[in-house]
Amino acid sequence: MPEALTHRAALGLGGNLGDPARAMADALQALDARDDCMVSAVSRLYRTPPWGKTDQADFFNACAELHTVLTPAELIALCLDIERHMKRVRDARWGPRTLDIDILTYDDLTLDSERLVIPHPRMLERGFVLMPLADFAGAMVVSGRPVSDWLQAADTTGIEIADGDPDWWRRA
Ligand code: PH2
Ligand code: MG
Ligand code: MG
Repeated sequence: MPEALTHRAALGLGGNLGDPARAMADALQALDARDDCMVSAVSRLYRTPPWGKTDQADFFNACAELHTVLTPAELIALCLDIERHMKRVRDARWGPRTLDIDILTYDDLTLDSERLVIPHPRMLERGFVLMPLADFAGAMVVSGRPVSDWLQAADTTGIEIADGDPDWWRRA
């Protein structure tokens, strides 16, 4: 990938059906194997209480940093493609899912289109996003404040580290 053409994106990954850790690892490996993407950082793996709709199983969550030549529209299309490939079960809003991949940030871009909003509109209130994101991007400024500041203000009750090895996604 020509350095001058690369963009830096942060992704949020999560799931609570089947084997979400496996699905997230497969997704990250698939992204990293492509010529147009490089996975440059991955958080630890977290187990998190369900947010929004609370009568469902705990989630596994992680975040990753990607260097890519893809545009935001191309990147979200690719993420949805990978979700489909991992046989994501279509579901109720905020309900159980095998794999969800969201674009959190893309360079310093602010985008508000019908299909894609960047930064992700709910990322700054979600401990299950901010905690993994702060593993590699605590100093990144989003909506005027560093991620570590947003994290201090967020509710992280019940969030646990499920795998503290940042290479968890490369194994097996
Ligand atoms: N995703 C949701 C709704 N609720 N809760 C947790 N803990 N983790 C998630 O990834 C999550 C959620 C919709 O995308
Ligand atoms: Mg989501
Ligand atoms: Mg999504």
